[in-house]
Amino acid sequence: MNRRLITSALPYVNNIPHLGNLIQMLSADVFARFCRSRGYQTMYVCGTDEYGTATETKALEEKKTPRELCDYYFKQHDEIYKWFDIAFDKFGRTSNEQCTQITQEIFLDLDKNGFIKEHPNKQLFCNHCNMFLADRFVRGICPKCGYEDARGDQCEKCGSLLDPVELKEPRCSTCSNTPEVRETKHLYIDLPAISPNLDKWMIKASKDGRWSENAIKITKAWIRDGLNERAITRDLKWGIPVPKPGYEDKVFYVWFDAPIGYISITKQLADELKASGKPSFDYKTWWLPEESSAPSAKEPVDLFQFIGKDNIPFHTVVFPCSLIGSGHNWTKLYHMSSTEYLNYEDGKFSKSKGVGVFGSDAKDSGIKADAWRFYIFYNRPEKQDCQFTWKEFREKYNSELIGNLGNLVNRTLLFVTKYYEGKIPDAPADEEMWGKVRDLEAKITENLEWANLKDAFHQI
Ligand code: B3M
Ligand code: ZN
Repeated sequence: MNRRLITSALPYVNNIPHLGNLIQMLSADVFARFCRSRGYQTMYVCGTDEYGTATETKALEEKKTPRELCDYYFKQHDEIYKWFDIAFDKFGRTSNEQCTQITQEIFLDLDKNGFIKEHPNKQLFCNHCNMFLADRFVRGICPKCGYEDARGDQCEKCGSLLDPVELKEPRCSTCSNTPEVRETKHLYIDLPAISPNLDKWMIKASKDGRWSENAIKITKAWIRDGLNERAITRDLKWGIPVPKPGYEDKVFYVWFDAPIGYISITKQLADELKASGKPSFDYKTWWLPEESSAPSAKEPVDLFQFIGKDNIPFHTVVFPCSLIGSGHNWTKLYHMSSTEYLNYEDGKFSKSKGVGVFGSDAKDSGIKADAWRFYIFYNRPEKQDCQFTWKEFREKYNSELIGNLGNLVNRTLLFVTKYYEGKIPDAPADEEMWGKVRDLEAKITENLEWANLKDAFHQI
């Protein structure tokens, strides 16, 4: 049996997570529980995504250091996920030393292999805030679809990845002033040069691993439109130092190190186990099995990743390119489970606008975690957008969970207690009935094997 390495998108640390984030973690949790119960050797890692502009700015606002801010929010996240009973093997952080080390190693490998380019670069500078505005801190009109409130790095409407200077009528999202264009220099990953190898990998991987339809569509569109070099450095302080002369004042772009977080958090677990004298393992058995001498490294690993659809290109194009370009045979995506959007009542969940149900609200609601878990699965936006409504939550909880599943279990147990003294007797086999049960079980298992969690749940 192949081993199963499972990840869910690393939530940004600078906010309380909402149900939209929780879907990914709960999905991966259910899948990991299924894998463990089937006897697969399983590793499920997740953690907070801590670097970048958003954290640095929020820390300024709250008059804390970025580290203090991250410590505070990490704890909030950790508590919420514990409350939801998510059985991570490790919930770590990207601000750990392991992430710095592995990110710098991958960068140096890419550089050695000729896949890092340096370019002078024009960047938006806000005179009022006196700083270069990195990606997310610029808003304006999307040059591709015309959406008026597009973010500098990505248009939330059409999903295109953007360069902030491409935005029409840009504005600083902190102070709303119009920023000016200034010269600086940055390092780029040469995606076009890696593209032929990515292409080869993607064609096979997406088929073998049965990627979700949205993942295949978005990835193919990306490759078809031609890959561009992408900047991997930023003018910030809170980030991973760039090990190259001339870049002392810059750090890596958060999307360069964040996916490497999956790897580094696995190493964080191994290092922590070792430091506390517990049996540990070599993180490379999971992520770089060819370079590990541990016996378990001989069993193949399948990497299952759970994300929202807006993160698809980072997981199917950019991150795999970093890994391929490094020249080492890192474990790469096998199955992509990328959900559509979960909307709230009639609108969108929004952290910045405070709309929706946040982890802390769920926790304080008096409704048990299992009820939340039930409804989130029942309503998982697996193949199309779904809507969270309080009304439906109540209805489905009463009719499906209590009325249907709960009632069946309750009646069965009562029946066994009343008529068979609490012991299920050896009854003559009803082949027809058991045949049906086995057929259904096989279908449910097949769905779970491919993380079609909602379909499986409805069949159950
Ligand atoms: N933190 C974006 C998000 O939370 C980002 C995901 C990183 S996955 C490596 O939606
Ligand atoms: Zn400004």
